[in-house]
Amino acid sequence: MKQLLFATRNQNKAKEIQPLVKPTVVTLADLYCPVDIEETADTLEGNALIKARFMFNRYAVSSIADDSGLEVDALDGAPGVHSARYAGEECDSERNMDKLLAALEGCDNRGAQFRTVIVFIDQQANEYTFEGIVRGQIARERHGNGGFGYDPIFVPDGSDGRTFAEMSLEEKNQISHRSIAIRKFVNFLETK
Ligand code: ITT
Repeated sequence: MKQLLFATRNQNKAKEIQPLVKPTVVTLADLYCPVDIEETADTLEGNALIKARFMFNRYAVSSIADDSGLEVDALDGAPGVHSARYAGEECDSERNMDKLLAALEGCDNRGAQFRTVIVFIDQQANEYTFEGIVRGQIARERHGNGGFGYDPIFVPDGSDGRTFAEMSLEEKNQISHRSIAIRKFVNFLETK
């Protein structure tokens, strides 16, 4: 496999997984694909399947998709599958973080997890699912400028108190939800 089609418009996700896989990662943006895939499922697994199936059906080559969410203990797992649009249709990360920090105002239970589900569809149209979870805490305010999305307010367990946004991409990739799921996928490909 020389190229790995990745059904995402989020170039940050592609940047994170590229160092973890051998093939060149090619995204919807790289392919100038104009279609906005509707993520209508109510689970991460369901939405990852929708995106991977779209890619596979359109380009007829094996493809992956990633659906991720931040699941906060004190909010019964919200925003979860709604993480991108938590504060509205415009998918604005700053507003999403503001809303989350406001929802946890005065709350000492800051436990949370990032969860990624990767779906891989092989050349024979077989579908495989890989999950990655990292536990951590929601900070009381933003720290750091790296990463994307909710990274400035997520402190992963075992990180010496730094948020993902205060880490280099390599450091985030040592422990992140996405890297755990991708490593399982790479391991699967190697042992297949
Ligand atoms: P695609 O669907 O095109 O892949 P997306 O950014 O919409 O891109 P998701 O639906 O999986 O991807 O994202 C859900 C939300 O969670 C979105 O707001 C992201 O910014 C955020 N998110 C996902 N992975 C993250 C990570 O590693 N760190 C911080 N926030 C993340």
